[in-house]
Amino acid sequence: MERRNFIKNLGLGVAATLLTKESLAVENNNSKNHIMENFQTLEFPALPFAYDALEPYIDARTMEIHYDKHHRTYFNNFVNAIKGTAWENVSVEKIFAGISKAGDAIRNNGGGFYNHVFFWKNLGKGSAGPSAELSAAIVKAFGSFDKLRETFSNAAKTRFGSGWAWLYLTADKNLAVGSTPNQDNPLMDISPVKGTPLLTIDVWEHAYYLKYQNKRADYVDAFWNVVNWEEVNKRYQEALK
Ligand code: MN3
Repeated sequence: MERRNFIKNLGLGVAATLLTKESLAVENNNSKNHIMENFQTLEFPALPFAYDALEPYIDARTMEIHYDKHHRTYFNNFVNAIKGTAWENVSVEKIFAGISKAGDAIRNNGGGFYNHVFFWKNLGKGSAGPSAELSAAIVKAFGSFDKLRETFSNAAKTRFGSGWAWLYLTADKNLAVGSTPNQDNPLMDISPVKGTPLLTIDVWEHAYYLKYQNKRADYVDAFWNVVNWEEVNKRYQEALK
């Protein structure tokens, strides 16, 4: 959706936070997973779709609270946590590569900030599906698309407590699925699941409880209707480089 429509659809006096020049530059940057460079100077990034864009699979009220309260709080706390520290002028990817030395505030809030930006971007409707190249890699790694879906869904459904499930590319360029607790992610040096993330789902209760209550499995199944494969295809191409 174009930003103009996005702002219009936000409506009701909700102030849209525009991406800054820096983040737009990063948007066009080919380096893998560069959500932002100089992120310290950025404003809280805009949600790339309207709150109701993923209905009925993810409801508007959940999206609004998730983005405007949960995600914003991680962003604010992250900015505060790195302020005045040695991490202040380090890219978020480099911070994650050394997260074991950065402390819990940066780990939890930096992860919470980054993971949500990453998640919003891999959500959307009307996607055509994995590219031919990604499809071939999926068959090689999992046997079939259905098997990937089952493996990823199981990782999401069985993550105990709060966390995330991931499809990621390992260092030897193979696809793999795993999950991380809390706000950890595969870019973090402390994560047993390590690689370049391609697709994620948030399985914290705040991501689904209003609509699905305790039925996390229903939310995970619905998620497959709103995967933005164009974004996943792009991430895969960039991760292969
Ligand atoms: Mn969340």
